[in-house]
Amino acid sequence: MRIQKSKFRILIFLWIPLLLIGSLISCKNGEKSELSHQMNMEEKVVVEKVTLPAFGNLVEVKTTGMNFILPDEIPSGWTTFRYSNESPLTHFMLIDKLPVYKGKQITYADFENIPPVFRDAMDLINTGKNDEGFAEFRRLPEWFAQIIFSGGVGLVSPGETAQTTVYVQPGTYVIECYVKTGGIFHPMTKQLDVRQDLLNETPPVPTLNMAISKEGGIEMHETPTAGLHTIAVQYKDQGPHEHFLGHDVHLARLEKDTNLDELNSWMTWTTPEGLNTPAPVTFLGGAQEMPEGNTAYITVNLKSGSYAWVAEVPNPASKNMLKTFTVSRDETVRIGGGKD
Ligand SMILES: [Cu+2]
Repeated sequence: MRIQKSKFRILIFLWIPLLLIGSLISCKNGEKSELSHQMNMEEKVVVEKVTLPAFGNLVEVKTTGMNFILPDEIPSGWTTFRYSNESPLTHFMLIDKLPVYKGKQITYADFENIPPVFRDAMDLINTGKNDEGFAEFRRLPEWFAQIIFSGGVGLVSPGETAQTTVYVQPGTYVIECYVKTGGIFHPMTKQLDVRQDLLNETPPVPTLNMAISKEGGIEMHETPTAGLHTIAVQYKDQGPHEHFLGHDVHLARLEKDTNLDELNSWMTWTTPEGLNTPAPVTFLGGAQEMPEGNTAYITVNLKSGSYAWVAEVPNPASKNMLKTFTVSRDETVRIGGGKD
């Protein structure tokens, strides 16, 4: 991540966490049995069939348990990831570009050494030993700080399908989800290789535009109307927040009884309750973290109702990164700023 400059580099190296996660499966009894139970559940999740326009190369991704089902190799260029969550838990798919470190391509096998670090750290954090927990991140290899978070589909609730288009460069990648269940990061990682291809060089044409930055938070440039939209999400800047990760954007559907304070505090992985399922809202996708200057495109069919854009950062409301809006039946919209 080119995130950063020296001052943050050490922090990131120490923790950067998240990302990670991937696979963390812990060995703690009660938690492990709960997670195993959920992993083995054969609960049928009905996915609403949607037909959304795709841009560039279409890659269908499916989750039926603690897994990612998608091709092992895809072409480079503009790529639409259509992510179907057919499992009973909330997930996302973050695309990590593995670095070439000291002349050697970091591989999926190298990456598999990362999740145990996060598992051990979270075990300590869950028991109130924050300092000891964060100290575990000193075990991370130096190359870990050079992973580039390259976008992906935001949080998706069970039974939902979401779609995000990003430009993928040739390289070696890992797809991961670090949502937690029973306090344990999901053991979800999948290798993905991207080969050079020159066919998909035309970006999508958006119907709506938004930007996200530390300076301005989430900024919607137009008022959303009901119907099909492709929303450009521009990363005006990028950099680590208190949880050592950068910002991203997720779309949540709000109900009458949705507690925005609960949503606000759920959005950080560094607390035992944060990012732990079940999620407090229905998530409809979004755009994962990308380096400054990149743009991701979210394609969504907006129905009338109340929604929020929210970033996976600590206390997003305080950073103008929890923005509510309403799409009304007559297709007019009221944009709110936060929790009102
Ligand atoms: Cu997950």
